[in-house]
Amino acid sequence: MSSLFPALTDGRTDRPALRFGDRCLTYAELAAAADALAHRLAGQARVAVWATPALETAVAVVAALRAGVAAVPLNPKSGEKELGHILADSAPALLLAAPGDELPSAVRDLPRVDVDVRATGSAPEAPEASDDDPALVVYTSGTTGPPKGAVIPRRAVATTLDALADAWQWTGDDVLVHGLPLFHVHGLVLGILGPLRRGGSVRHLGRFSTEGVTRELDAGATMLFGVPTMYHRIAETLPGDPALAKALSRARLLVSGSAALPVHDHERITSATGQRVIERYGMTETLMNTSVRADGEPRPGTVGVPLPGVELRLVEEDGTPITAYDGETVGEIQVRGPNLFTGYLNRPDATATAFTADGWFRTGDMAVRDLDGYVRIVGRKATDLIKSGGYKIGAGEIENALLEHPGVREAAVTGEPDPDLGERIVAWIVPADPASPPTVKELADHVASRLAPHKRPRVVHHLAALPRNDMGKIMKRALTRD
Ligand code: MCA
Ligand code: AMP
Repeated sequence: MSSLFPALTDGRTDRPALRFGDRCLTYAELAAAADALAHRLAGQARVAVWATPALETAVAVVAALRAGVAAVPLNPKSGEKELGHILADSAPALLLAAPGDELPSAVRDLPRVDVDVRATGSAPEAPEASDDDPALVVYTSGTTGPPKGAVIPRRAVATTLDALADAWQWTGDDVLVHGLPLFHVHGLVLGILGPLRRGGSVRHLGRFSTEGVTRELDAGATMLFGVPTMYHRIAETLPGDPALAKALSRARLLVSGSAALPVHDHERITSATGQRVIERYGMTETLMNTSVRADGEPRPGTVGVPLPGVELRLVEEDGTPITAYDGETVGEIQVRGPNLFTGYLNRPDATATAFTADGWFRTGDMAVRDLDGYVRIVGRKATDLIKSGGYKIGAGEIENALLEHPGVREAAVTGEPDPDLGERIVAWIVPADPASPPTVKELADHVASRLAPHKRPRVVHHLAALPRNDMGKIMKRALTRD
C-alpha cells in the first residue's frame, strides 16, 4: 500500500504541517510524534480519538493511519447516550486524548493514551494495511435510531483527496485555514488529512470567527473551507469589515460544502470581495462526489461536476436512470467509485439497503443536471433528515431523546428554514402536564446533554395532540406554525 502521507517521509522535513493557535508542528515533528504513538497502537483494530480542535487530534489520527489502525473520532461535546452508543458499537481498544482533557464517565473505562505532540519515534514496521483496510469510522445520523458508523477505507481517503487536488489545483504550496470540527469528514478528512497529503499546511482556528479568517489570510493562507453557516456569517460581516473583504479577495480558493450555500450569500461575498465561492458535494459515506472546478465556470447554486473517478447518475423513483441533461428532470443521485465507504459497522441490513444490486450508493439527495453536466441539488428524499449548521441530524434520534424527558408525552421533530443555520430544529410536543409544560431551555439542555449540543431543538411548540393519519402515523407535513 502506498503511503497516505508521502510528505511525512520525503525529506521536506522543516516545512510547516499543522498549526493550531500558537502551537505548530513541522513535517519532521509530526512524523516523529505520530510514529512514536503509532508504535503503541499497532495491532489494534480500532482506537477512539477525543476529537477536540487541537494538535493532538491531528497527531492521533495520523498515528493511527501510520499504524494501519482505524480511528474513530468522537465529538467531545457528545452526551452520555450518544457516546455510550458509539463506544459500544465501535468497541475501540484505546482512547487517544490530549494530556489534561477531562473525560466524561462514559469514556472513563477505556484505557487512555495521552498524545504527546513532542514525542519522537521512528516509523513503525511497514504496516500491514491495504487500500481496502478501514482508515476511519465516522458516525453519521440516519432518519431513525442512533447514528451509524460509516467505515471509510484508506483507498477512499487517498482517492477523494487526489480528486480534489485535481479539481482545485490544490498543491503543497497551499495553506488552508478553517475552523471546522474534527469529528466529521469535512474538517478531518478534507481539512486536516487533505493538506497533509499534499505536503502543504493547515492553520486551524480552534473555533470559527471572521477575525480568525482575516488574520490567517493576511498571514498568507491561500484557501478557506467552511460550511454555509460560516459563509453566511462572513456575508453578514463584510459590509462593515473592509479588512475581511480585503483578506478574502487575496485568497486563491474559497470552498463551501456540507449543505447548500444560498445564492444570496454567494452574491454578497462576490460583490464585496470579487471572489466566487466554490461548492462541492459530499457525504460521510461517499467522501466527495462533485465540485465546481477551480478552472471551471463557477455557477452559484450548483455543486459542479463529478470528480475524477466518480460515476454519478440520477434515477427515478423506480430506479430507472435519467438520461436527460435538461436542468429540470429531478432524480435521486446515486454514485459509484473508489471514494465510497465499505459499509456501516455492525449494520449489514443498513449497508444492504444503502446500495443497489450493482453497487450504486443511494445518496437520498435529489438533483437535476444542467446541459453541461453541472449538478444542482434541489432537495432530499427523507424529510426526517435535518441539516443544521452543516451537521446532519436525524429527527428520530431527537424524538427518542425528547420522549425520555418526563415532561414529554409525545414528540415530533421537524426542520424549518433558518437564515444562519440553513435549517433549525423544531420540536412539537404534547406535554405530560399541559398546565406546566417543559421550557425550551429544559428540552434543549436535555437533548444537548444526552446527544450533542448541535442536536438541541431551537424552537418548541406545545400541542394537545400530534396530527396522525388513520394508521396512527404522525403527519409531519401538517405540523406548521399556523
Ligand atoms: C448552546 N450551547 C450549548 C447549549 N446551548 N451547549 C450545551 N447545552 C446547551 N443547551 C453551546 C454550543 O455547544 C456552542 O458552544 C455554543 O453554545 C453556540 O452554539 P450554536 O449556536 O449551536 O452553534 P455555533 O457555535 O454558532 O455553531 C455554528 C457552526 C457549527 C460553527 C457553523 O454549526 C459548526 O461548526 N458546523 C460545522 C458542521 C460540520 O462540520 N459538518 C460537516 C459534516 P461552542 O461554541 O463552544 O461549541 S458533513 C460532512 O462532513 C460531509 C462529508 C460534507 O459534505 O462536508
Ligand atoms: P453528512 O451525512 O453529514 O456527511 O452530510 C451529507 C449531506 O450533506 C449530503 O447528503 C447532502 O444532503 C448535504 N450536502 C453536502 N454538501 C452539499 C452541498 N454543497 N450542497 C447541498 N447539500 C450538500
